[in-house]
Amino acid sequence: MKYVEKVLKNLKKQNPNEPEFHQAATEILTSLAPVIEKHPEYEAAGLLERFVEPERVILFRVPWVDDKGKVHVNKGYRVQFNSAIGPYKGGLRFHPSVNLSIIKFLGLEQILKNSLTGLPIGGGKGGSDFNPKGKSDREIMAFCQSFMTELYRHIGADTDVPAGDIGVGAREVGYLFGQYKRICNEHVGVITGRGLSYGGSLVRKQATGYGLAYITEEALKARGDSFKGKNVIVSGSGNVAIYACEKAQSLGAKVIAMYDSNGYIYDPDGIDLDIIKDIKEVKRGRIKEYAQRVEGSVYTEDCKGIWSIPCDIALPCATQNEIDKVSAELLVKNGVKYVAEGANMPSTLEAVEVFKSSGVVFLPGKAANAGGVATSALEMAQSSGRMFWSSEEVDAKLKDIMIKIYHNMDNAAKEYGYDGDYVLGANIAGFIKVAEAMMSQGVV
Ligand code: NDP
Ligand code: 2IT
Repeated sequence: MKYVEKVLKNLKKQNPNEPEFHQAATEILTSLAPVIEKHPEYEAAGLLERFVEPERVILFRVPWVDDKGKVHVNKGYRVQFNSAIGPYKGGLRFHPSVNLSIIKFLGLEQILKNSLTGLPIGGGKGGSDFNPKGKSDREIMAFCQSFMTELYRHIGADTDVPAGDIGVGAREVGYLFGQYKRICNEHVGVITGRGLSYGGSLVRKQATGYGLAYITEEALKARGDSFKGKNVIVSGSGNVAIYACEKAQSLGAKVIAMYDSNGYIYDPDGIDLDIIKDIKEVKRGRIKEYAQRVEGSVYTEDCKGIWSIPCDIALPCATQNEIDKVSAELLVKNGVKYVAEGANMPSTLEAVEVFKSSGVVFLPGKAANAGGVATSALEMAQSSGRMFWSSEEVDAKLKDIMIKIYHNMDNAAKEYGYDGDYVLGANIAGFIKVAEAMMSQGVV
């Protein structure tokens, strides 16, 4: 498709040294070709050129002082990518690897993910190359306050609503919100994932992981199957991984392996999640400790090795590109039937090809992990309505949203003649609403 190729070529030329952004854009634009062909008016309106260019990129200095009195300077980012269907919405990532390429790939994915939820939220993403590991609570607070002292002027409950991502959980959200409120004198839903005592929503903490399990369950159900008795690998051991594991277990699966960025644990009897929560959520420790506490489990210092363990279902929930071609081939060889992405873009383009060509049911992140941001939008609704819904209510809405996402992408894939290709289905189903909104609003 000439138009798609032209836009992609220009994007690579104009944004050099941004491999993750190129990767996400390549996947998305390539799979949109059938829609673009159907709508020649999109090319005339420069729609794709506008779609891949963020509306606004904010880069800022974040100075802070550590416990020893030493001054540090980190980079702060907020990419306000697309506000066609609602205020910018998307998480903040604090990790030493963060750079513009990573924030832009996440922002681009977020536009379509947020559209897929069916809720009125645009796409954005932000973060910093700050490393929260090993920092004291006071250092985390100092960093978050400094970060918000610049960010506050760019965001707002109806403008841009950040949330958590890697390295940003309840503690960081609390400090960020506290500083926003202090500067702006407004107690509003300007950031989601807040604590339950100050405007947060029940089930938001669990939402991404639970949502991932719900959509996977729907894919299983459509094939007359279920989680019961399945061996599952969940990579990562952070927010998404823990609650994906919890829900998969409650639906009858046996989760046999998890990892952190140092290595993986294998527990043939099934992971004891209370121990993982104690190590990771309470103590902020290393997963290695699990093998010391649970007899029969084994720790191996090397993340990638996790994909050599035979499983029925793989739920990658850590970070981008954690499954490459070799790992994908190993998973297939060992009999994996379903791969559902809790993380954003955890599979490389080559890995996705391996899954697709091997008949693995592959649920891409922008659909499979949309439960987190969907529940963030439910938090926004509760904030602006000054309401507080029960966990049953939020959980039921989350489940309903995930089931709808599954069927929307499934139907879109079928409609365009690519039955079962959920990469294409999710991209198209998400894009159509954004494209319509952009076309209606003129050249902006
Ligand atoms: P957390 O910070 O809570 O957990 C991240 C987990 O992944 C940790 O176990 C971490 O290990 C591991 N990890 C991070 N980087 C690497 C790496 N380079 N190599 C190996 N392991 C790594 O983050 P979340 O659980 O919130 O996020 C996980 C993924 O899910 C991300 O891709 C995020 O974008 C995505 N996501 C998150 C949502 C949310 O609501 N939080 C919503 C939708 C998607 P360690 O502890 O050693 O750092
Ligand atoms: O990648 C994601 O969707 C998130 N990190 C959650 C974003 C949000 O606004 O809740």
